[in-house]
Order: sequence, then structure tokens, then C-alpha cells
Amino acid sequence: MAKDKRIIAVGGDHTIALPMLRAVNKVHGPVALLHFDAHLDTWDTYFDEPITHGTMFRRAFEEGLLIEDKSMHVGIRGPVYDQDDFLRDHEFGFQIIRRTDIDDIGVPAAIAKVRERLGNTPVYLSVDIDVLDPAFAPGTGPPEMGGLHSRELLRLLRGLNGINIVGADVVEVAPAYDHTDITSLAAATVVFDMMGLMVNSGSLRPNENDYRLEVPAV
Ligand SMILES: [Mn+2]
Repeated sequence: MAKDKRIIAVGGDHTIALPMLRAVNKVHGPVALLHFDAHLDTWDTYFDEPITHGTMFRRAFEEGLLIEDKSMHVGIRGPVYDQDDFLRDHEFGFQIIRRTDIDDIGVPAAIAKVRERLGNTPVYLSVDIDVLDPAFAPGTGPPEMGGLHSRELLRLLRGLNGINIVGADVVEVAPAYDHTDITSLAAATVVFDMMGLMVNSGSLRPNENDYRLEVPAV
């Protein structure tokens, strides 16, 4: 993979993020991980297995694939199985914007926090489709209530314009559990937006907000 090439994986099991991070590291070195998900995916083991779709980001940290204190989870909610889960995650240098934080601070402030943390570092963007509410993405393994609306996810992604995204994935789409292709539509739209972000990566193209209509105060 040449340095000017960027890669997107579509799936499928989230474990694919680990070999993707290894491949991206070979070209770009350690990256910041921007991870949209209902779950942390930094457990030590899952069903006693060290490499699964609930553990791969701990393995990535242990392998030195992530820049410490640059990575973030966005959209976290749902069950936590051990009270140490958040403690361990913090020790791996992750910062968390929970789904409820977005309710409290709003999408523009969440975008500002993400942009401030990522800066100009090379970024791997991983979107687990279960970050969306099951109303928008029912076709996934562990659907969790109270997720992002699709319009919130798209606006968060579009707020990353100019960030240096060197690799990405959209994962955990399970067509067997989908209906009316709604989950696939969400995933395909996210991939389309990722390609747009990669085209603008590292450039200083204006943000869509620069074109926003001025709405007079009522
Ligand atoms: Mn996941």
C-alpha cells in the first residue's frame, strides 16, 4: 500500500479492524483511532478468546498500533460487563464521548472535541453500525437501544472534513437480520461519506458549515 493510498473495509465482523490497523501502520506508522460504536471493544478476552470483535482494540494498543492519548470512542452506551471496563479503557489512552454526552453538549461541540483531539495526526476511522439506534440499523449482531440517529452520525462524520483519515471500516452489518435493506443503506451511505472525507483528507477545504444559511433569531 503506497503512502498516498487509503483503504476502506466493509463488513462483517469488527475483528477486521485489527489486520487493517496492522496494514495501515506499515505505511503510516501508529495512528489515532476514531471509533464509533455502542461498545468499547477493548475487553481482554471474549468467550475466552483474545482476538474477537470485542477485544481487537486492546490488542491493537498492546501491539503499539495506536498513538497513545489520541484515540476516541464515540456513541458508547449499552451494557458494561465489568466495572473495570472503563478504567482499563482509560489506561489504554482512550477518551469517550458517550451517546448521552452528545445529547447534553450537541453534535457541533462533539465535533469540536474530536477535531481538537485528533489534530493533524493520521487517523483510522472505524464505524460499527451498532452505533446507530436499532431503528436505523436493526441488522447487526448486538443491537443496543438509545443509539445515534443516522442524521447525527452523518453530521458527525461530515464534521471531520480535512482530518487526515488514512484508513477506515464500516462493520457489523448482518444482512440476515436486516429488513428493507435499511442497515445496508446506512452502511453504504457511511462508506460514501468516508470516501468524500478521504478525498479532502489533510486539505483545508471549507467545512459545510461555512455554507450554512443564516437563520434569523426569532
Ligand atoms: Mn464493535
